[in-house]
Amino acid sequence: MSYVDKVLEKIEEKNRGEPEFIQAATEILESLRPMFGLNPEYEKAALLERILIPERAIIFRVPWVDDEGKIRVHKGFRVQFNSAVGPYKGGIRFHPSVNLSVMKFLAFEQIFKNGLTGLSIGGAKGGSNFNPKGKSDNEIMSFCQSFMSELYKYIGPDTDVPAGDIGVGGREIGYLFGQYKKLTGIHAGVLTGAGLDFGGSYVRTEATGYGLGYIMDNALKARGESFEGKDVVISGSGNVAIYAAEKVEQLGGKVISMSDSSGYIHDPDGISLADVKQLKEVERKRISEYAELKPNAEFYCGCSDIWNLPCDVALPCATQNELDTKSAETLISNGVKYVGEGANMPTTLEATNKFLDAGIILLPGKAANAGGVATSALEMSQRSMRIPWTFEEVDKKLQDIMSGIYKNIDTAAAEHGFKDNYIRGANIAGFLKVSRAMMAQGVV
Ligand code: NDP
Ligand code: 2IT
Repeated sequence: MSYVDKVLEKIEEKNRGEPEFIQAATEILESLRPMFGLNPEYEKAALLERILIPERAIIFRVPWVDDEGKIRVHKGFRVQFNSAVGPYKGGIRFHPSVNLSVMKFLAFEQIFKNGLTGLSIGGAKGGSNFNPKGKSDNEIMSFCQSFMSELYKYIGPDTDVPAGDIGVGGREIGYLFGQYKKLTGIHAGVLTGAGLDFGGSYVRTEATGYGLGYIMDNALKARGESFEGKDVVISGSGNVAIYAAEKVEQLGGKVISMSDSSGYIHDPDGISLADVKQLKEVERKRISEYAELKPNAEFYCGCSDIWNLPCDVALPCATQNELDTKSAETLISNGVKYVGEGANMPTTLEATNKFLDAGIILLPGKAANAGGVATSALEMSQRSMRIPWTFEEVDKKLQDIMSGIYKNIDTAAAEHGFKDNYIRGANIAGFLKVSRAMMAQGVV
C-alpha cells in the first residue's frame, strides 16, 4: 500500500466529527499521490502524519454583555496549524457555523495557500460561533474586546498575525486592535486589514476579489480569451464578492448575479456595484433590497439556485460547499467554461471532479483567493518598514504575485502529467514549498 493510502485510510478515524477537515485533507492527499512514489524520504520523516496535526489549537470562552444587559457566551478558536514557512497567518471568522472542524479545514488550506504566495507566512485560522448579524456596533465592540482579551496571549508580529474573514471586516479589526493595544500597550502589526490611519495597507480591502480577477484573467489570456463579453455569476455579496465584481467589470466582464444567504439577485443589465456597496458595506442590508432599486432586476429566494443561471465564468465567493454536484452539472450543461474559487473550498469534492471531467478550467481557492493573504503579508512588510506604499505600488505587487501563482500551479500541473488540472497543480506546488521547509527543520 502506498504511503498516501496508508495515511488516507486512517484519516476518518483520527479526525472523528470533523467532516470539513477530512474533506480538505483528502483532496490534498489525493492530489499528491503521483509525487510520493518518487520521494520515500517523506514517509521516513512521517511528514504527512505531522502535517495533518495542528502545531496548536486554542479553544476559549468568550463571555460578553449584550445591549439588554444579558450575559452571552460563545466559543473562540485559534488553530495555529503550521509555522514551517513563517509566522502563523490567517483570518478570523465570526459565523454561527464555526466549529473545530471548520477552523481546522480553513487553517489547513491556509498553510498551502500561504506557501503559494511565495511570502514567508505559515497557516492559521481563528474565529467564533458568534453571529454578528443584527448586532449593534456596541455589541460587536463588546464581543471583539472579549475575544481579544484571550487571543492576545497567543499572537504577535513574529508569532501569529490574524486578519478578517466571514463576518470580520474593517470595523471588527479596528475593535480587536484597540483591545490588543490596551492590553499590551504595544502598537504592533499584530492584525492585518487594519485601517489606513493606523498601519493598514492600500488594496487590502480589495485584494482577495481583485486577486481572483487577476488570476482568472491570466487563465483566460493563456487561452487567447479575456473577460470581454463574458457573463459572470458571483455568489456572495461580502468583501470578496464585491471586489471580485469590481475587477471583473474593470476587465470587461458583465456580472449578472450576486447573492447572500437568503437568495440571489439577477440583473441582466449587469449589476450596479455602487448600489451593492451602498446596501452591503454602508447600510448592512440584505441583497434582496437591490431588486427594489432596479426595475429589470429580480430577487430569488434560495442561494444555491444562483448556479442555474447560464454564464461563461462562475466565481463562488460565499462559503464552503456552496456548489454541489447538481449545481456543477447545471453550470456545465449551461456552458460554463471557467470557475474561480474566491471562497475557501466552495466546491464539494464530487462537484470538483465533475468540472475536471468536463474540461472546465477550475482555479482552486488556495490559489485563486490568495491575493488577500498575500496583501496582508505586504501590509506586514510596510508596517515593519514604517513606510507605506501607494495604492498603485501595492496593486502592481498583487498582480505580480497572482501571475506568479498562476505560472507556478500551471507548471506543477503540467510537470506531474495533469495539464490544466489546477487542483493538483496548486496542491502539489503548495505542498512542495511547505514540505521542503519542514524537512529542512528536522522533526519538530
Ligand atoms: P463576508 O462576511 O464579507 O461575506 C460573506 C458572504 O457570503 C455574504 O454575502 C454572506 O451572506 C455569504 N455567506 C456566508 N456564509 C454563508 C452561508 N453559510 N450560506 C450562504 N451564504 C453565505 O466574507 P468574505 O467575503 O470575507 O468571505 C467570503 C469567502 O471568501 C469565505 O469563504 C472566506 O473564507 C473567503 N476568503 C476571504 C478572504 C478575505 O480576505 N476576506 C480571503 C480569502 C478567502 P450573509 O450576509 O447572508 O451571511
Ligand atoms: O482565507 C483567507 O486567506 C483570509 N481570510 C485572509 C487571511 C489573511 O491573513 O489576510
